Amino acid sequence: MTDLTSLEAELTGAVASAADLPALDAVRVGALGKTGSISNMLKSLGSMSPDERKTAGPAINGLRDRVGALIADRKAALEASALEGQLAAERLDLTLPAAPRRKGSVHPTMQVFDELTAIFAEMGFAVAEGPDIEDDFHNFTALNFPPKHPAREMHDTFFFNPDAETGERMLLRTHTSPVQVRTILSQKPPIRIVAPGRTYRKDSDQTHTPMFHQIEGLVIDRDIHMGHLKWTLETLIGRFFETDAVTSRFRPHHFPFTEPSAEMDIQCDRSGGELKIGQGSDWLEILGCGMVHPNVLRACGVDPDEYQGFAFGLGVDRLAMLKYGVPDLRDMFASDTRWLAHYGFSPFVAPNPASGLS
Ligand code: 2NL
Repeated sequence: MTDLTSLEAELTGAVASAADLPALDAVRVGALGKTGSISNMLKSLGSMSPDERKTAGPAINGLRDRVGALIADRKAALEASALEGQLAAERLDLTLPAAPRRKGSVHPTMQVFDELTAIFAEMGFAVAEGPDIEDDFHNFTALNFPPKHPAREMHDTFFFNPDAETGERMLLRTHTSPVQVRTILSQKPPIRIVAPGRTYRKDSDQTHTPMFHQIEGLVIDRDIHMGHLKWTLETLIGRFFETDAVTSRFRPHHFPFTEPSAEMDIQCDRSGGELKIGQGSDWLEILGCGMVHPNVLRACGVDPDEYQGFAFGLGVDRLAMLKYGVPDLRDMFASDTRWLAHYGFSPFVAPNPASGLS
């Protein structure tokens, strides 16, 4: 029994003074491992007389359990202090400025938003914003979409579940036009705004992503006509591509919210595999536009006999890819930091008409 008492004192001391997990494990192996001191004593029970075994058995098993519990406690304490040490060593000061080599960059789509709004700002347009989650009135009805128009169908539009009480379904806006509807409803003409933002349609293939970016423009005033529209868009394209030589043409088109409606193409050259703007004999479709439909003005409380307007909309992602040579649309929103480092722009050089756009 003295053997057991001194072994217990020795092991208790060894467990308490084990400085780290490997040292503690060495103590455990030495006592409870296959040929450990306690394990060997347990093995010796077999060669004892039944009387001896009656007292030695519970004593050795008791020692094994107590030492096992001591080791488990010490292990938990060592693990906790190891974690605390690691947390202290790896502490980060989040108030420090970012390391310069890891600075972020401006996505080409956002760069083109900034370029376009800089051009429009110079022409006297304000920027308007609105919610991504819209209702049927602002996204469709006010824009003169007939009740059964195909664009309303589940196929194109992301609808939310109907509201339990009203039955109304909210949706993700399919264009930024509802921003303009909200502006006409809340401001008096003259109105001159652009609405840049995210838009959503159930469409996903090589040339479509379910989320994409649009900028739309709207002018409402007295005596507004197609001439104002044409000048604005031709001036816009010339400044955006930073050349006077862009030839454009307007083709008749149909939108529910404009009458007449048109699509604008710009002259380009596709020979030689590379697309060049401002030369050649090909045409590139660039935007949709038209005179605001009288029904849209009426739906927003404006008298079409007193005020007229023009509006236009263009897809910004495609325009960014075109101007900055991004070959694949699917890379645009993949959030690959190597891609962003390559195609991104400096956040410290904001586009403006005085110092240049890009
Ligand atoms: C396109 C065509 C367009 C508009 C958007 C608009 C907005 C109001 C009233 C009338 Cl509130 N029109 N927006 C007009 C014509 C075309 O976008 O192809 N976008 C990518």
